[in-house]
Amino acid sequence: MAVERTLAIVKPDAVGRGLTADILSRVHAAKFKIIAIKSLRLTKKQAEGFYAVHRERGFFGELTEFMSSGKAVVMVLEAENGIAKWRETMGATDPAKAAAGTIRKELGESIQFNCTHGSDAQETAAYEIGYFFSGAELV
Ligand code: FUP
Repeated sequence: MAVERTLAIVKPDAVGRGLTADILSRVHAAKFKIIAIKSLRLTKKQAEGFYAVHRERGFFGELTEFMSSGKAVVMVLEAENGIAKWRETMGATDPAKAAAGTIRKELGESIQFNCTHGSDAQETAAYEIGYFFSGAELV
């Protein structure tokens, strides 16, 4: 297993509901190292660029409206097998289908309001990390 970095987001639903500290405590409990972290509000255009792979999907408009609706916390997490590990910590996309004890199961409200994002592969992690952080922020 290799040490990997992944892009994690505390989405606007979770920030708005005051869940940032709860989610960060789960990051620590799972023993991720936080390499970089910032709070920002995406523009609609930035949300569209971030989710460009989904642009043909029916939910794209709603998803990008939601992601630009308020502050989000974006961070780069590092751990052994970090990409899969963060996705396991989050649980399945739909909170109703997520495993017990996961963030989305315990805190998520719906497939859209599912509290967190995590990269799904090495190439997407590289793209997503570069979308929010410069090299100097990642040393
Ligand atoms: P995930 O990798 O678990 O975040 O899930 P996807 O990449 O499949 O989807 C990205 C985001 O689109 C999800 F987090 C929520 C949203 N989505 C919907 O709003 N409706 C859907 O039917 C599927 C996904």
